[in-house]
Formats: sequence, C-alpha cells, structure tokens
Amino acid sequence: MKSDSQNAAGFTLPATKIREFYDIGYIVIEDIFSDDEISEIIDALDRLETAALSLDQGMIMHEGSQFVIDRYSEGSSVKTNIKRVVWCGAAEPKLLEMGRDPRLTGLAGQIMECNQVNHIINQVHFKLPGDNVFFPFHQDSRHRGYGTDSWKDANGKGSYVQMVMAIDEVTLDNGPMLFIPYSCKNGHLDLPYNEKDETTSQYFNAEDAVPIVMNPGNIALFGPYTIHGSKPNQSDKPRRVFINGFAYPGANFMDYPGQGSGELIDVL
Ligand SMILES: O=C(O)CCC(=O)C(=O)O
Ligand SMILES: [Fe+2]
Repeated sequence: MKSDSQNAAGFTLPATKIREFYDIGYIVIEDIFSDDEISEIIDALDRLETAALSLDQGMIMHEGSQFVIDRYSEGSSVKTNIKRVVWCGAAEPKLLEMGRDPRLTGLAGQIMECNQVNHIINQVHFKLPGDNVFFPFHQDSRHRGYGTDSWKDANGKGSYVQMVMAIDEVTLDNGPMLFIPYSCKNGHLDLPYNEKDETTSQYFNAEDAVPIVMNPGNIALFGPYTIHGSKPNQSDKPRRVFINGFAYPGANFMDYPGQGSGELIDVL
C-alpha cells in the first residue's frame, strides 16, 4: 500500500482533497501539465479531427481507436459531428503516453490506495461549436457495468477514478461539465440513460448542478457515483477535453474498444 506522502512525480494530494473527492464527489487540480505538453495534445487532437472527417459515420475502428461519428446533410453541405474518440492513444500514441503519465496514475493510486491501476479509458470529447454534442446527467458506474458481472467494487470505495483534462479553456457557455455535489454518497443509482434526452430522476435536482470552468491543463477528478453531465457548446470556440479513467486492479471485467485498452500500469 502506498503512503500518501509522496509519489515519484511529486504530485501529492493533500488528505483534504482526497476527503473532498469521496465526500463532495469531485476535485479540480491545476497546473499539472505544461503549456508545451498541452500544445502536443492539441496537435494530436487536430490530427484525430482530420482523420474523423475522412471516415464513414457510426462507430468506426480506425488505427486501433474507435471514432463515434454522426454525419448529416444541412442544406447543400454535409456536416460531421465527432461525438467521441475512444482509446484515442492507439491512433495517437502521444495521447496514450500522456494519458498514463506518472502524474495521472500517481493521483489515481493515491485516491484509490493502490500500486497499480487499470487504464481502461483514454478518450477525447471534441464538443466543437455547433455540433450539439451533450452528455445527459449520469453516473460513470453505469458505463463501467456496475451491478453486472463486468464490474466488482474491489476496494469498496467505487474502485474507479475518471480524470477530465481541459484542453481548451472551458467557459460557462461552451458546455462545461456540471457536477451534482454530494451525489456520490448514494452509490450506484441505476439512473435511466438515453443519449438523446436529458435525464431526470428523483435522486437529484438538475438545478443543484455546479458548472466547472477550467483553464487548459486543469483536471477534474471524480468517482463512479458522482452525477454529472454537460450541455451543448453554445459558443464559437471548441471545448475539447482529454479523458483518462483508471480502475482499481480486479474491478473491471469488461473489454473496452481500442487496441491495447485495459492495461495494468504500475504507479511509480
Ligand atoms: O465531456 C463531457 O462533458 C462529459 C464527460 C463525462 O461524462 C465523463 O468524462 O465521464
Ligand atoms: Fe461521465
């Protein structure tokens, strides 16, 4: 078991932050990646966007990543909405390297108290102006297969950390993530989920949601039970985020799309 005093990359979470993670349900960490590193991520995202435009619509495997693309005609032009790129680091190895950087796995190891983490999510959401992409309120525990044979809460505390890194500035009008504070306290709620509709439930009030504005490089961390979502981008600037998710060893039994997904990584 790891002591929380120090990790190899030098990013130590104070105990108060870890308590907040489990209590309020989310925390934001600033200044972990440098501007140069963010620029490298942007270059990779630009290449993925170009690739997406050349692909068919649907869930398309391309260079080991899964592109989820909507294409439709509007007047005389054909529009492409990139909903997400799953396991983006297969097509863009820099994103795999960054996604499992010791600074990120170190945070996951400190939060979950483990020396190894299972890297199951390495994903990009583009949310470009006008694409109308949004994420109805949900708990990630649903996507992890909580309550089925695909998932076991191996550490008894959720066994999962999701990290959403802002690549562009996230503002109030470009579709910031919205979190319902303390919603994590009730565990897995089996909320209804429909990709096309806003979720409503007796378990939360959407008016309680807190929008998280972030500078590039800021990272929001949250557990599998925290209710969150985001609305469409209403601005004229992109809201790209780079997402990595780590499971406690022995928690995940699902195969995720993408070449090389689900590797066990040592926390340094
Ligand atoms: O990109 C978003 O706004 C939603 C992200 C999300 O739901 C997640 O990372 O779990
Ligand atoms: Fe989510």
